[in-house]
Formats: sequence, C-alpha cells, structure tokens
Amino acid sequence: MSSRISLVLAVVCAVLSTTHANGQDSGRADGAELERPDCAPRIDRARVHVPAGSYTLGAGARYAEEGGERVVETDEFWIDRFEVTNAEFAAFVDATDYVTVAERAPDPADHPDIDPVLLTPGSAVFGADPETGFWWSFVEGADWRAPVGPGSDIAARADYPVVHVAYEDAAAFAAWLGADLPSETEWEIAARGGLEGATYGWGERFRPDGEWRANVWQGAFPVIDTGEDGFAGLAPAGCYMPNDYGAYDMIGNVWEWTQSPFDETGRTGVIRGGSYLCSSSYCARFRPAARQPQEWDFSASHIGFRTVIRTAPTDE
Ligand SMILES: [Ca+2]
Ligand SMILES: [Ca+2]
Repeated sequence: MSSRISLVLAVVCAVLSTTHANGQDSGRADGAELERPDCAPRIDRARVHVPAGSYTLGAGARYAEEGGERVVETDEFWIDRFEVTNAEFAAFVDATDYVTVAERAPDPADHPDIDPVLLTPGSAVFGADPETGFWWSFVEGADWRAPVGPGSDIAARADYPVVHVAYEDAAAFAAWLGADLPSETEWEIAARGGLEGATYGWGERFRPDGEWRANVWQGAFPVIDTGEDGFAGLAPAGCYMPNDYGAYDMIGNVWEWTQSPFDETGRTGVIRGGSYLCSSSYCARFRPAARQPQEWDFSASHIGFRTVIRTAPTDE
C-alpha cells in the first residue's frame, strides 16, 4: 500500500476533537520553563561496539508481533552512539546532492488511485489539526529541511535527529558512509545495552529513581505534550542517559529504521524504539522488544535512523 494512502487511512481513523495547534515544540501548557537534561557534546560520528555472542531478544514483549523470548547469535558490530542528526544529513546532501523521497513528486503512474492533490512533494507532520482534529497531516513542502512545512527550518536544530527520511533515504546516507542500517536483531541487541531479559533498555522500571530515561510523551495524548521529561517535541540527540553500551536515545525521541522487513511478505519495513510521541496510555512501544511496521517509502516528523558497521572502524 502506498504510504500516502496509508496516511490518509491513518488520519481518517484518528479523528479527535482538539484545539491544539500544529508544531514540534509545543512547550508546557502552564508556561513553566522545562528542566532540561544535559545533552551530550557531539564530537564525531562515534559508534559503540557490540560484541559477538548470544543474546536474548523479546524480553518484556507485550504485543503478538513482538514474539516471545528467544536467543540469537550475532557477529560483532558497531552502531552509532547517536541518532543521525540534521548536521550529518546536511553534510551528506551537500556532498551528493541527494534528494529525499519527501522532496520528490510521486509518479502518478505508480499511484493511479490516489487523489492527484496528494501527488506532491511533502511528508507527514504530527500535530492535531484544529479544523479536522486529525493527529497527522500530509504537509506539502514538509521535508528534512522544513520539518513542519514551508517557512520552517532547521537552523537551530543541527544536533536534532533528522526526520522526514524514508527507508531509501536512510539507506543512501548509510551507504555514503560505507555503513549500513541495522537489522532488527542488531538494533534490539544494541537497545538492550547488554542487559539480558529486561523490559526496558535500563531495567524493569520505566522511571528508575523517578528519572526519565528517554524522550517520550507525557500529558493527554495527542493534545497536550507537557514535556515533564525535559522536552516537548523532539530533543537534540544525546540528552538522556546512554545505555550500558554507551548508545543514546535507542528508546524514544525518533523511531529508527531497520533494514528488516516486518514479515515474510516484505511489503513493509520495521521501525524500532518508539518516539517522543509514545505515551504509556497509547503506544507503549518504547521497549527494546517492540516492533512497528512501516511502509518503506513513508516519511514523517518522528522517524529517523542510525547506522551500523560490521568490521572494526579504522581508528580502533
Ligand atoms: Ca518528551
Ligand atoms: Ca530513538
């Protein structure tokens, strides 16, 4: 199914009455300043090492598609410490003149059943529409440089994760680096941080000692994003405590593309880790075991990625 058809279906299925305006950084409803966590300094494209060995996946599974606990074997790999940022993606585009899926007009021949008005460059932007009540809108002209549409920019968001990237965009960036996207297995092993059998990437309690360990949603979804965890909307990469491998934001902030198909049909890919939109009352996919099917050509304001390599980096 085309991603744009899916978007239409998604928004049709998601009608809510709300008066909250569109935007990524809605701020606190009471106007109070957020207490923000300290963000890690970005110094390079550092990766963390995950040793070869046996790992238990599926712990804490909650939905049928997550499967049960199982042991897998992996060769060693190195995965990005951070979600890929706007600055990094901009360097890629500057070097290659790459044009993302969201920036291209879909070919009408590929989408004979879609309203022609939807065959324009654009992407899915979260923000309950005050007129329609839809959670998501297809915004013409929204792309990685203009995350909420024309007039928006990323000038102050160099260290934020890049968004509005479809699978092929993420794969193209990875290939440019001589890297790859993680398989689901690699992603989940990395997200568990060497902690076997735990529901979350840091243990059994979602908020150990009352601390927020990931950028997720607090408040009445999808209307009020209170930002109790320090950020309403996206956060720069690296603002929450890393896991025991040293990887940041495996859970929350942006969903992350993997290279794996969701099932044997191969019709959809898989994104992992949940996003800043995941709330315990609605999504709860902010666990290492959780899986989310996603059309390969879909892009949105809450989907990003990170890369892996499977041979030792030259500086090691
Ligand atoms: Ca948040
Ligand atoms: Ca993430």
